[in-house]
Amino acid sequence: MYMLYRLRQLGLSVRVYEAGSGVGGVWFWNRYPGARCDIESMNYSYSFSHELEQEWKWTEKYATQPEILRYINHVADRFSLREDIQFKTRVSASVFNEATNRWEIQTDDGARASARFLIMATGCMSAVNVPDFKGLESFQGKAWHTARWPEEGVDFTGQRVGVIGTGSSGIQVIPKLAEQAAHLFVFQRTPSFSVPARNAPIDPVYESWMKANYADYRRRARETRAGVVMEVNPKSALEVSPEEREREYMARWEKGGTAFLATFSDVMARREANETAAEFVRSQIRATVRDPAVAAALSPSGYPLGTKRLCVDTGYYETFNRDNVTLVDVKLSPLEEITPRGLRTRSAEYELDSIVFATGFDAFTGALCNIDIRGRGNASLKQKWAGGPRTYLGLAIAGFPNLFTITGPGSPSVFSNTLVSIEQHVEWITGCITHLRERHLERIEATVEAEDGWVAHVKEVADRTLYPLANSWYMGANIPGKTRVLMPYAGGVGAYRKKCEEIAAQGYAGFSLEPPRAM
Ligand code: NA7
Repeated sequence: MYMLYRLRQLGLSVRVYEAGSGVGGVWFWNRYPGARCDIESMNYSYSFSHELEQEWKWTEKYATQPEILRYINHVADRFSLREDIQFKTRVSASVFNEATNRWEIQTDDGARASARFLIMATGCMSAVNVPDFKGLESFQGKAWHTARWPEEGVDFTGQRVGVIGTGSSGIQVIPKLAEQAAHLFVFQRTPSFSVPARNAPIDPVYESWMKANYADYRRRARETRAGVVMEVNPKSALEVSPEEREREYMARWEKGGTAFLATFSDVMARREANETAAEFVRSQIRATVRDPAVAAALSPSGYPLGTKRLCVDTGYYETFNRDNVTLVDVKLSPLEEITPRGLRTRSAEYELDSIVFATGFDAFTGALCNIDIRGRGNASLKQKWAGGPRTYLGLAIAGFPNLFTITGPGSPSVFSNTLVSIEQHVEWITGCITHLRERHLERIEATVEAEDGWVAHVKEVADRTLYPLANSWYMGANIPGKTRVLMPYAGGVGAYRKKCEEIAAQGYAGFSLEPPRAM
């Protein structure tokens, strides 16, 4: 939506294709009960319009999905964006025509269009992952994926419900389903680390302060690692006494939210430091969950805290103290098949009226590879990325001229407040297109050398972190057969922005720029 807004300001004619029937992307599709952002509302919003940020009033520290969707609809109306968005239309294929230097686009309704520039704003997590369970089709009850939740909602009253998956979506939906279902079975393969949100209504004093200081706050946020201003304790977790360590972790735990990761400077950098944070969370699980065997099963081990996305919850661990909730450890007893009446693990059978798949996404590359994108020489993007995604800055791809990706693989994307990343990408792409137009250039393409260099840099930075130690969707490890590589850039949004700005200032170093072809 912001890209559309900026391109219109350049006087370009723009067409946005959107598969959904409304705006909102992730917040349009993920309507499951409990869906909520885990970045504070006042930060998780557009900064490009002073009037917009001043007039909008968030009600809670962490906004719910309906509130975020209302905000997105408000933005669409306020800037009259809908008139250039074609809803209920999925792009099926797109090929670069080298004779005209234009992208030819095909949609699933059989229509065709062509454009000088093709900008993929397909999201990091829009391609839904439903594992290929044996017997899936035979299930006679109802099944939903959290990211394809029906608009009218679902009533689980009196039902036996199974949830598969305990990532961020599972952790948000499980407490809500437990309040409704007659019995809830939670099928957990890998326990997540989760910290309490401590959600609350927006404090009016904080709101006024933020609105008075928004510009300065946003500027500082853009220079940080994660696009959020947070207090990072400069001390190492290993240099302080056990008492001080416990005190610091407890203070962050009581405050709530992902700032828990910043309790000490090396939580995300050193395995031993990380383990102290992990053990603190385990101690909180043990203190909350009454049944020691359930507490043990809910306690993650074997991967560092934060290397699978740190979850933020409201009442997740407490839910397992309810009589109508059963945790089923499918690592111990694997899920063998879905049957007409429920689900069977190696050791037991569960009768279910409904199954909720909280099984995540084919992240970063799924949405892009689901479209048959062909660049120069009819080369396929999907084939090019078979060994892992290759981009220059997560913004451009060698062999695919005039194509840009917003929050593409190789950019900080999900390692940041995504609004900060989206705005930066949109502004960089706007600058790039302006540069081309001013010089009457028709074509821009990342060079193979520049792309190779960036891919190597992304890997080098990744190898200095703990992320490769987990089988996460960051690593593509949740999708069978997907190449295992850290897809987002772990160097931080501040450093990344600088790099992007330098490249632009050098006349788009690492890109080849071409004038129109002589006729
Ligand atoms: P995630 O974080 O990918 O979580 C998916 C969950 O589903 C996770 O617990 C998986 O276990 C589980 N899963 C996936 N496949 C299976 C199979 N075959 N059997 C059992 N369990 C399975 O997705 P979310 O939607 O929760 O969150 C994605 C992001 O969206 C989130 O971090 C926010 O940024 C927004 P596994 O861990 O793979 O063992």
